[in-house]
Amino acid sequence: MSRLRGGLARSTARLTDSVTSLFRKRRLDDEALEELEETLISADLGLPAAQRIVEGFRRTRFGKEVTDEEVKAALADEIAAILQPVALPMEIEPDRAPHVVLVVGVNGTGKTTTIAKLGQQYREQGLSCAFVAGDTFRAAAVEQLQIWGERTGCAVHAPPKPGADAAGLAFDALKAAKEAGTRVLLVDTAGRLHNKAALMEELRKVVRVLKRQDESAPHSVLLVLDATTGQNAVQQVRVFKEMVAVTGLAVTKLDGSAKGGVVVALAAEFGLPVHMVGVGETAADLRPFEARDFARGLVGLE
Ligand SMILES: Nc1nc2c(ncn2[C@@H]2O[C@H](COP(=O)(O)OP(=O)(O)O)[C@@H](O)[C@H]2O)c(=O)[nH]1
Ligand SMILES: [Mg+2]
Repeated sequence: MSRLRGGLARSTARLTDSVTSLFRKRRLDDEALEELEETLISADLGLPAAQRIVEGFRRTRFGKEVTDEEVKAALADEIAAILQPVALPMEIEPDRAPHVVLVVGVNGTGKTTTIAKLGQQYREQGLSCAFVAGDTFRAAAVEQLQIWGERTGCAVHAPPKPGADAAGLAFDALKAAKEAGTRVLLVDTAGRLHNKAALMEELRKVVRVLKRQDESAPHSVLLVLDATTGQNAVQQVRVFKEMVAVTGLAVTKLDGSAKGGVVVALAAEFGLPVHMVGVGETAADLRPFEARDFARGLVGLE
């Protein structure tokens, strides 16, 4: 079983068990549908997605007797229909030199690791890539990115001293990347959400200075979310959308005891592209987000 499937299966055993017991030997009536809605909400799918799925069941299967497998397959189809429109890759525009990706998100969600994984993929595709260690206050964060740079063969722009201005660093890095003809510039940022005003100011300043050199930058603003935080991830999207023009999501830690259901909630509520999912701690553990696979994993189907 793949790591994603493994993680999803563990996380949603509860969902599939309760769905199964819900429908075993009975008709799909109002009471069963109400229980289904509650089950979906407790599995982090959120109210809008849960309602949409239940309505789908009501329309097509109300009053019928259904087997466990039919219920699972139907549930997977309804979930896949919600996920399909947001399952989009993060395109690197061929005429940008560099294509600038601003990576944002709360501390610990996996920003730095996701940057390393992306760097690894771009290098494998033969694209030159550089990292900007924009989380300048945390010395360990800078060091972590430097190590990933060495491992993946990506240049790293580090601050001259801890706490140096992230915007100034980003400005210099973009200048250097332009001169070097670097194809992709991945900009790491701080994630101190407990000081929201200061973080917003810092992120906006980074965007401003990037635009001073390239009006179209950043070309992607990737918000990294940790799936294990469940509904907190939904709140994080709201907060970060206020701060910067988020263009897409990366959802990490779907290999562990992840609550993958939140991805469905995110899709239903925001409609932002889900570009990729993290399934481990090494540079190889990044996957494209596949709606059908994900939906089937979530309900425990192979
Ligand atoms: N299991 C697992 N761990 C991850 C994943 N992505 C990141 N991590 C771990 O989560 C922790 C925080 O990641 P980091 O990239 O430093 O987060 P940041 O503070 O947002 O930069 C580290 O221990 C990473 O190894 C993932 O997809 N799966
Ligand atoms: Mg970091």
